[in-house]
Amino acid sequence: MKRILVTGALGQIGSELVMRLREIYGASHVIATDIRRTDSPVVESGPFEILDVTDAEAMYAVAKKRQVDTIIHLAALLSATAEAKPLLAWNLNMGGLVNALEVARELDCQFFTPSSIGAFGPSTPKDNTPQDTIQRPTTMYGVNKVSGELLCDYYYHKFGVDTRGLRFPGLISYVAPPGGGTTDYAVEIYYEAIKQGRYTSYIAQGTYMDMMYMPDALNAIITLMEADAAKLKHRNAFNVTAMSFEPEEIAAAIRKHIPSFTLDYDVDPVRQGIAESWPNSIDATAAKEEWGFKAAYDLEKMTADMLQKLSEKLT
Ligand code: AKB
Repeated sequence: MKRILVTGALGQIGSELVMRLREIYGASHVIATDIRRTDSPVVESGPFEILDVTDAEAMYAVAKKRQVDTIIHLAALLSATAEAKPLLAWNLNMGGLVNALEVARELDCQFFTPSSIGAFGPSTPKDNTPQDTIQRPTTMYGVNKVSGELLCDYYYHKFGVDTRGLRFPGLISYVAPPGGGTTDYAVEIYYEAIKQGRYTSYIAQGTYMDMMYMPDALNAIITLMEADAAKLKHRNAFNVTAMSFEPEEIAAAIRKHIPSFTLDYDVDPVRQGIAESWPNSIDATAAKEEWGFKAAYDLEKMTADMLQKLSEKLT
């Protein structure tokens, strides 16, 4: 049975991933860590430790004490925050990653960290973006993500660390909100649809980005980590996506449930600029072929589930 250390466990992905991993591998086998403790089922339902990922010695000590064989490294700043605080982003995103990889090398752990559609840039083909293509991002987050993919490849080739990763699109969930991302509008719009019946988008009409519902993202992580290593040609990091839409399309999907919903715009030039530097839609063929990636939720199905879960949560 695996023993898994999760960093950034109270973030958007970690809040749900830890609970799923505890169901599968047993609560005591999943050690959740984050820089601070908050009220969360993650803290209540199994082992939890405070951990600053930039502290290499502390990370090694927790991993060694807990005898982990797998590290899922999620702690990172997202694209908009990274653009506002580029040096902090470099130190946290790259410093945390290299510390986690070092622990994986020293303790012979399997390793997962997410990359992102942010690893692509304006010179990348925009539609059906291939798995292997030009990666010259123009954001600090993108620079971190490309460097991270390369660093994970390096630890695999040089030291034999079993590193695996996914290029996630915007992730949508009703459990924990994302913070500081460019795709966050596609989460906020559901909250505001329930609360106010209207939403003002900081992303302009006609701007397409890839997205995925959280249950599909969790399945993708778990399936990739369980996949037969012999079948993986790519490892770091696979394109995965479930849908691509622009603000008017998500609004139309919401109107099928809330006909009076209104959408207007107050475009934020920074986040709009980041979005325009990313693909419209990426091609997930390599993930499908090498380890059987499949997404269960499209825009319609996700919207029905999000609105139902959020109305239970907020009313
Ligand atoms: C962000 O918007 O920064 C993230 C991402 C796509 O990596 N959601």
